[in-house]
Amino acid sequence: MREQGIAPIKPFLTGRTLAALRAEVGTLLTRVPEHGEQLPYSSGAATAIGRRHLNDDFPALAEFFSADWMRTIAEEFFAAEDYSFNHDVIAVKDLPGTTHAARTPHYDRTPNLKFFLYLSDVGSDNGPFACLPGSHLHAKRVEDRRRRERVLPRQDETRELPGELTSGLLPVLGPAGTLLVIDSDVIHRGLPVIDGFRLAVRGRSYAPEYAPR
Ligand SMILES: O=C(O)CCC(=O)C(=O)O
Repeated sequence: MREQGIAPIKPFLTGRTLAALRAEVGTLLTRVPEHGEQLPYSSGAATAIGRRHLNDDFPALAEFFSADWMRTIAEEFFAAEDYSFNHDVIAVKDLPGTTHAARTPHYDRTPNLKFFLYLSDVGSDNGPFACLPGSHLHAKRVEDRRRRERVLPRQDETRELPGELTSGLLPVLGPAGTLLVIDSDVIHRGLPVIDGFRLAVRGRSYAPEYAPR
């Protein structure tokens, strides 16, 4: 993680836990709960929800994104800094034609630690997450001052990248249950779905000052 900005674990989950997560994500996407937010996702679907609101309605998601081993990774990632552990959870379904801001190479506006779980098998045709391993140092350098002041860049500023960081991004392929542990500073994008669909869910930890109230 420290060297590459990403650590894929393939597959991390199988069986009943994976099936339960997939079912809950299906519900989250089709019946947005009271505290959930439907995100603009064109022909696909995306729902964000605070982890604290998963409660009894989404027990598998609540348990998965509260795991002690994730907290251990977060502790190390944020070192002495304060952070809000898996503050929000975002479920997505990408289909052919689904467009959104994450289609272009970028680093995230809000620096975060991301646990990104594939809930469908992901091949080159159905929208893999793609990134340039080792590119996470760029954002740490160019955003250093803004971050010390807790000022977020505009979305277009996170896409102003030197040419060598915008090509050669490697797709991460893997079966359902593959988990990507991601430093959101790594240059990344979601590749489009040509055939089939991609179902995924991610949890994001970040400094509490960035958390929506
Ligand atoms: O959908 C994807 O694979 C990319 C998602 C993304 O850009 C993000 O999680 O910040």
